[in-house]
Amino acid sequence: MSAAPREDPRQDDPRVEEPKESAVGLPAIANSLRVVGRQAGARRGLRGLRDVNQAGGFDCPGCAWPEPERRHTAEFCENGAKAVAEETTQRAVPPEFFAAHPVADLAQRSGYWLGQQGRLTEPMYLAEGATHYTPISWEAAFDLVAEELTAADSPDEAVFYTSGRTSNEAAFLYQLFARRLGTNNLPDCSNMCHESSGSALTETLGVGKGSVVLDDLQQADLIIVAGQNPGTNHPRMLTALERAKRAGTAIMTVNPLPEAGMRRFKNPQSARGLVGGGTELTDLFLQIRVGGDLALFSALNRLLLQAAREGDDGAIDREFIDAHTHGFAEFAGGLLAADEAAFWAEVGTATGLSRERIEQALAMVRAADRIVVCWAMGLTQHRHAVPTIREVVNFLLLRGNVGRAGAGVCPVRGHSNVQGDRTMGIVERPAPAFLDALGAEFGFEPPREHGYDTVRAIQAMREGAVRVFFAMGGNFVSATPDTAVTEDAMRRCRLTVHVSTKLNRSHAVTGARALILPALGRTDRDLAADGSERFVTVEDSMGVVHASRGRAKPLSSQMRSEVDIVTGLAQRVFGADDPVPWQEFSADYDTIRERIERVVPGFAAFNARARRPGGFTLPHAPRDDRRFPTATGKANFTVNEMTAPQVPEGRLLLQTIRSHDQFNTTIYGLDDRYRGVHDGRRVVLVHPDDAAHLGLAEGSYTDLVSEWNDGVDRRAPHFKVVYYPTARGCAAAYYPETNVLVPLDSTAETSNTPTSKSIVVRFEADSGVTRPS
Ligand SMILES: Nc1nc2c(c(=O)[nH]1)N[C@H]1C(S)=C(S)[C@@H](COP(=O)(O)OP(=O)(O)OC[C@H]3O[C@@H](n4cnc5c(=O)[nH]c(N)nc54)[C@H](O)[C@@H]3O)O[C@H]1N2
Ligand SMILES: Nc1nc2c(c(=O)[nH]1)N[C@H]1C(S)=C(S)[C@@H](COP(=O)(O)OP(=O)(O)OC[C@H]3O[C@@H](n4cnc5c(=O)[nH]c(N)nc54)[C@H](O)[C@@H]3O)O[C@H]1N2
Ligand SMILES: [Mo]
Repeated sequence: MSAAPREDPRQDDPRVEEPKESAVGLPAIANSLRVVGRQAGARRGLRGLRDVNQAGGFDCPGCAWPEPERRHTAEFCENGAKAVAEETTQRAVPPEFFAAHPVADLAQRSGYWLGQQGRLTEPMYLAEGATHYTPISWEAAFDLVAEELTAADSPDEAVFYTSGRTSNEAAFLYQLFARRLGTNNLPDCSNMCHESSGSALTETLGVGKGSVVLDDLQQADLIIVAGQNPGTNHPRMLTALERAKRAGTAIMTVNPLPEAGMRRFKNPQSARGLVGGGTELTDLFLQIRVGGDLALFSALNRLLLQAAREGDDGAIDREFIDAHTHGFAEFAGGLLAADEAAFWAEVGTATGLSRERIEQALAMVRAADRIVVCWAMGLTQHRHAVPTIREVVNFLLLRGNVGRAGAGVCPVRGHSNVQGDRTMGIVERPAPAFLDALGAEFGFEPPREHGYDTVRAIQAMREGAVRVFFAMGGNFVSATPDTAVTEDAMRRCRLTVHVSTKLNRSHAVTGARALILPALGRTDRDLAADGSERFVTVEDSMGVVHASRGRAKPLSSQMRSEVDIVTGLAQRVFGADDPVPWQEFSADYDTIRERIERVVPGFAAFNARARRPGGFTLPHAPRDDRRFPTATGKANFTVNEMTAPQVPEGRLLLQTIRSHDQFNTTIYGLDDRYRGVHDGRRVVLVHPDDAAHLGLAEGSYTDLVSEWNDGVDRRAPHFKVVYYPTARGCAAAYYPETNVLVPLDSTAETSNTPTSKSIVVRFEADSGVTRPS
């Protein structure tokens, strides 16, 4: 057994330098080759990179940004390379590892350390009261799950979580399994991610997805990137922005932080990017306060409405509004009613922007015939996230910027197949039409009652109402809010099951009994029982569905595909006479796609079209025909009361973000190169003037204490104060170290998404590191 476990000591003292002013370029290439070499061994790693995002290869397990039609031979980015390296690593976690490390030891390790141990290779079981995981056969593991599911009083005592890497085929079968069992308890990572976008877009446009394709970016006159850090999280988006820029598109960036990627992009695929100065991307940077976007878009909309009222014909698109929208008069009336001075005072407080700055933005908007708005977590993880995104839709509708080339909504999705999982029915509030089709196809009556989303699932666990927690991927206890509350809730389950590729904290914080089931990942070769090669499909952020085929030889013959795991379990639970032919699905994935084609609209000739290089684009009524499948049959304007987070004196509003060296809870390394943070993650970025006001010395350590109305002490100890040019009144620190600060009950209206970007914090004397992160 190893010596006393401890936190990686380097985490305690991050090194800080000036933030970078450009992104990618040569250092990115050097860094990706370094990570690949370290993790995968050079040959296996480079072979992995050759296949990434190529027709006939696999879909990058990183983000959901789409592939361009004309692909470069190396259509990957530094962070895609890290994601591939992380998965194709030759390091393995064999049963001997679990014999050497009791669960209590694993629970003391950092997420970084756990992930660095390598790929999970065999099913492992933690018996009740046991100190160690021990090997278990697949059949015995399925028996155990079946036993607990059967012992439950109701199928609703089971929860089936999904993280967004699961393929369409596996996701379709997984939701079928849950519904066949009788529950809609299908929370997913989307509940913490773009749920607010889905809610707002479904209500206003009738489709909860983005309405643009890659070409639209090039045809736009103006792209607004709000609440997103593509240099780190969607690096290939920078290539698309650069191409747009060359074609004459203007770019406006709305962010509390001056993110390097949006300033200057050095494209590694062009000589100019490698040796030259790169491309200046942002034309206008609005350094907004955290949570100020609703006020900003309200202000722009009011200015446009005022201009129209004064007879300025070009301000809004009357023809579009009359023909395609509903609720305009109420929306315009509401926004114009406010008293001018009070309105602008409120906008100033919420945004931190001067009226002059907003007038500059308006001028750019007025100069643009076609506008695309892109956004990600900076807009979705606030209490008022849904009204904010609805106001973005109002803004686009006012000038007819939906349903024509070069214009539209572009929520940039996170996980590589999170959008596809939703299309396949991974949702706790399924549409009745979907259930009808599913029930008709398989001859059973799916449950109609809504299930738990992520936050409700944790609340139910906290109340002891969940017997079995099953996770198809992800790292539930680290990704969810209120770490201490969630971990206690998790421990109240009878059985927790994780289908995983890598070790993470959710394997160490378990129910009375626990299973780890090792899955093949995107990069792994997936062979059927007869030895034939299988492929799966995924859907990107722009609704393009295409095949993904892994090539790497799996590290162990014990690893199974997610499809085989679901079908194996289903056969054990439902028996051989089940009307659903689980065995057939496992033998031939084409038979799954045939069923998807019959249940999910837009998948006609799925098997044939999935085999086309580049795949096919799903229909999208607003984009394709300006048809809006909403309750009114039109695109809906909405009235959104202007609000912003209230921050008491002596507090800052903390947003929790990703560093450059992580994928969600997977930590690749300890640097955040563009922001100038090295060798550690426990930093809090604070504006120097705020720091001076609060008495926070540069380089000193502080505890972050979150303030919420339930009297619970939520404290994240030991963060190094970094002076940083963020918007005043705001602070930033990395997730998941700060999840302990996000109250479980603090969620967005309507979408119930945790408010991970709006946490009121105060600063208290450093109490030292008390638990691993
Ligand atoms: N390499 C890598 N790629 C990833 C991920 C990863 O962890 N690593 N995660 C994937 C996933 S699941 C997702 S969802 C995406 C996340 O992609 P992003 O949303 O880009 O990720 P975050 O780091 O959360 O960054 C949020 C950005 O919004 C800004 N912001 C915060 N609050 C506000 C606000 O109130 N208003 C405005 N206008 N801006 C604000 C922050 O300063 C930051 O730039 O990336 C995906 N891709
Ligand atoms: N405070 C705060 N909290 C947040 C956020 C934030 O910005 N701030 N962001 C939220 C967002 S946007 C998201 S999407 C969630 C992410 O929540 P999750 O999706 O639950 O978390 P990940 O860290 O992406 O999950 C990583 C784990 O997935 C497993 N895995 C990886 N690939 C595969 C695969 O192919 N198959 C299987 N079966 N398993 C696999 C590995 O074991 C790995 O350890 O976190 C949310 N939490
Ligand atoms: Mo996400």
